[in-house]
Amino acid sequence: MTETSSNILFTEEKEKLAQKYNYEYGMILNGIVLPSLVVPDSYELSRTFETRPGDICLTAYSKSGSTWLIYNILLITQQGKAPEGRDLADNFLWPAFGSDYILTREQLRDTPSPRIFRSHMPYPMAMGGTPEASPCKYVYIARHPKDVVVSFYHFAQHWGNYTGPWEHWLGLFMEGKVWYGDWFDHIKSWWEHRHAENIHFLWYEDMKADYDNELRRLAAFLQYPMPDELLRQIREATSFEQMKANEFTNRQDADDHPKNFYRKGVVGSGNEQFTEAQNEQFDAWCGRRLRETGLIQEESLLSYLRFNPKNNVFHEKI
Ligand code: PPS
Repeated sequence: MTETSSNILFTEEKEKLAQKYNYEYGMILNGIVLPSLVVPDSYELSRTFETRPGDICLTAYSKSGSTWLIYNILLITQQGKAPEGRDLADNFLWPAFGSDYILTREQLRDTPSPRIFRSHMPYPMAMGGTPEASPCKYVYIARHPKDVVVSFYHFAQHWGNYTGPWEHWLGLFMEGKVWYGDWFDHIKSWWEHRHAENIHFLWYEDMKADYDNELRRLAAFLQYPMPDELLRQIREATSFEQMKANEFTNRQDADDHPKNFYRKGVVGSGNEQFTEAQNEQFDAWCGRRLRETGLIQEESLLSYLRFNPKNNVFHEKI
């Protein structure tokens, strides 16, 4: 594997970490907890297969709006034509995953362009090797961590067998012991490369606030046309209500499909979940992690987080 085997922790360490509430741990690579769907061979393939011009890889930390965005990307690349297959998952490739998603190097090679990929990996573990050296275009979507942790809590109960209470989950998240690790490390790893020619960094909150502008910027980055009529059509097809109602994007009969996947689809659902004390705890954690990662210097990132470094609090409810 690309990583040294000492970086891959198996059973003993996993047991220690996952002792409580059944949260499902797969391998732990470079200190990052991964879901068991990520298996060593598939991960290695995801790092080493050959990417080519026309490839698009959507990357995100968990629960940041990647399903929404991948449907947008599919419709952009097909100029609004309904994708084929039974559901969304038939239309993109997830090379780091084994199980039902497993792929061979030959299958990857023989998939016609444009190949659309999906990944949850931080930059140093990106699909296709180092993005800097790859002809693939990478789209990274970020979302406010307060909404991420709440969405993730509901998801983990279905897709991680997690049985613990909310306050325990919040603690796990702040310790970076949930799938794909610490939120700040993940964001930082891509944020640092956001100006690279083949990387497009966007926010869930901007998609909600100014969808048309974000879709135009995304289409321009991917080098596909976006006439007004097509934009209208894609906006409608990818609305929360449509994606929830559409069998293609919300296949209720699939075993692995969480029934409440399309849960709220709003900005600020974290506010309903946090107690005052948890708000304070979370603010303090954000302040500490922003300082530890050096992201405290990044004013535009702070404005997305609506975080005031002077008093260490979110200056607006998200
Ligand atoms: S996953 O499982 O990590 O891939 O989840 P991901 O798709 O990244 O994020 C799931 C959250 O995105 C919301 N969602 C949407 N929001 C707005 N519009 C549309 N069309 C849309 N589709 C999905 C989904 O509801 C999850 O957020 P929460 O807050 O739980 O509702």
